Amino acid sequence: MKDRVYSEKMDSVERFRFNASVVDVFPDMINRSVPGYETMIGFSGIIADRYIQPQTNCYDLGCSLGASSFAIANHVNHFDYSIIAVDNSPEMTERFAKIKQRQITTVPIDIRCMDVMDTDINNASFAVMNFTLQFIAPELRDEIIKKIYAGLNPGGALMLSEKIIFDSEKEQSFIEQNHYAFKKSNGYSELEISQKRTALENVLIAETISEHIGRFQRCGFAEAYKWYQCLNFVSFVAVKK
Ligand code: GEK
Repeated sequence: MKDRVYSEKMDSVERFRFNASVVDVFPDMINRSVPGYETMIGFSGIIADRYIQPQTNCYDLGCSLGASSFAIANHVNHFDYSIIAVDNSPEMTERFAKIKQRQITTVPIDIRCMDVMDTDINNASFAVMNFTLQFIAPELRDEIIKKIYAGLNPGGALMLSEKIIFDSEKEQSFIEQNHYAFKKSNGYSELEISQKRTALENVLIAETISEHIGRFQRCGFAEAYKWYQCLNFVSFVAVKK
């Protein structure tokens, strides 16, 4: 279904929430808003395949409708492991469960409606957190990354994808203009782009690449690499030694 959530002029724009109207259009919304989304999701499976071990857990934190879980389950289907997919929006997890019923996967996917801050992470060989840390309060971000680190087995990895900002004002403005052009070329109007930006203010709080790399190091990850960037969207892999 086509995303028209912000297409009509609103008297006041409410804070962005992952509610039923967003869930209905979510795949279209994220594809038309996040450059490189399909690539990063596809690579979740390819990268997961290097780390997932038999009889371990793979976590999809902030799973939405399960795009990363399905990419992993369809690509890494030669091992006995479980996917635990977590999201705190009941509308998202209910819809994901319905989609899952229609898909054939050889790997069990346990969908949990809960906050990632309250999720136990254990016996993990891989965790993916695609575009979700950005919605968690900055003061809680070290805590969740430390918890993922503690729950990973040695040799395990975290894939983290995020929207980012830049230290240089010029670079920020250059990239933002290109992101705006990307959204316009995908059919969003100026009104839609501006109302969505208002809705996301203080909800999606992006950080710089060096803030992310610094956090990985602080939280214990010996190795952390940015493996992908398209404009202001990046993806990292951090490995526990
Ligand atoms: C994808 N990974 O398709 N605990 C659990 N879930 C949360 C929390 C939290 N504290 N905060 C936000 N969420 C997906 C896309 S979307 C990204 C992820 C986007 C959930 C929220 O309900 C939403 O489903 C998801 O994180 C973020 O690759 O829409 O830009």
